[in-house]
Amino acid sequence: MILVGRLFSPFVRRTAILLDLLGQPFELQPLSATAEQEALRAINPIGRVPALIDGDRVLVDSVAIALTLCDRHDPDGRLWPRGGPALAEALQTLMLANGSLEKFIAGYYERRRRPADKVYEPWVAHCWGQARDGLAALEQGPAVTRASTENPPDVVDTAIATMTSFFPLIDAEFFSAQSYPHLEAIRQRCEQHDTFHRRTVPA
Ligand SMILES: N[C@@H](CCC(=O)N[C@@H](CS)C(=O)NCC(=O)O)C(=O)O
Repeated sequence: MILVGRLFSPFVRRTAILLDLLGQPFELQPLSATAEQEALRAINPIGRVPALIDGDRVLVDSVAIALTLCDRHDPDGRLWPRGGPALAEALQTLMLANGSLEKFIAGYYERRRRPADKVYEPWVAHCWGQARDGLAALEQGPAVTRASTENPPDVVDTAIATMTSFFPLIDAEFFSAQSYPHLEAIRQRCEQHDTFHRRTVPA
């Protein structure tokens, strides 16, 4: 399999870590979603990372990729519940994490991708307010408050930890560890795990 995207993207990093957790070998093709759009769109028509080339198929979107990989390679539900209330809760937690990260990135793109005189700061504040409320809901959520400090990372932990480790790379003020102690505990536990060490963000 070939994972397309750079580890700087938390969506790509979480997918690389999941592939490692599942023991699935892959090659990284570190295309930039900004500078290499044309090459990227030839693989994923939406022009986003990650994409996972799997034989003659291309899987897109980190959530769809994670669910597909777990369906194939995690029959015991170690990393992702197989059904019932645990699955419903994991899905809601994952989508809250994804939504928070997408709104954070929307605010970042407003500043980064538009000409300086066209950046609309109230829109950044709006997006980042949504992201922060998403994080506050995650912080209170049952899957997070009872997260074990001993188990190896699962899909939800991996999404949370790669996201919270990403925030300070973009904005030093956005995420305060004191405001989200449960999320921070998950981040610290995951970042100590071998799979996270193997997939650090290149400087
Ligand atoms: N929902 C997607 C989001 C992926 C995403 O937004 N990736 C960003 C990089 S962090 C991207 O490719 N951005 C390029 C663009 O939107 O033009 C997922 O979970 O994979």
